[in-house]
Amino acid sequence: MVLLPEGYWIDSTEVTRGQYAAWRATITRAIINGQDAANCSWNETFIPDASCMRDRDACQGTNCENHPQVCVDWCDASAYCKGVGKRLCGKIGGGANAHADYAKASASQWYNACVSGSAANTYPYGKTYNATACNGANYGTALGTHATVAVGSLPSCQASAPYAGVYDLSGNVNEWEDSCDTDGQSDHCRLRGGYFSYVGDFLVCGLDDSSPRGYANYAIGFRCCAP
Ligand SMILES: [Ca+2]
Ligand SMILES: [Ca+2]
Repeated sequence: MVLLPEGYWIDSTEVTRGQYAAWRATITRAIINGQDAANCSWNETFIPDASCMRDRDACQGTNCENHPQVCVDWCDASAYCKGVGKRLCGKIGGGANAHADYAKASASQWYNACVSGSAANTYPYGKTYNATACNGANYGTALGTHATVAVGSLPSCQASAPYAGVYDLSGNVNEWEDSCDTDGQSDHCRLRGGYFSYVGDFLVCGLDDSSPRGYANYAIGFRCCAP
């Protein structure tokens, strides 16, 4: 993790498949039963959605351990972060970030890291779009494929000190945030930063995007914060 000037820690990368699998091997019934009753009592499993994982847009084959874990719903992401002693990134100072405050650096841990705090950048690397700095569609076109890349593999996709070392806040995969409009399975939670098929304005730190809490998709992953 990286300690930011605002006094909280954020994962340097999206959570990988390898990390998620290692945590899943420790899961007990008590952990499933111990989920947030109001929001996640419907979530019976932390197994990534099987058909989603078979999608041709999800990494296939043997070299996917360091790719972001995708095909997990918001509750899976939240449970993972809690399980490893962190929390799904939310509000600076504690708790969920208000759904309306997605572009407020003084409130959102995720957004603050992405814009480098008071520097108020538009992208992690600066104020101007760089087509190949992060894994969006322009990068993919140069690479010859639109897909996830191993987390943290693009040194150009990070900020300068003291916000350096936090990778892929723009692109690679969308990231769940602890920022939902109301409580329950069908309510909408923030997705941050866009993914590998987006370009330009869809890869900004302040992208306004959400999905239902119970949704899982090959383009959605997450990272954790602490405290
Ligand atoms: Ca689940
Ligand atoms: Ca990302």
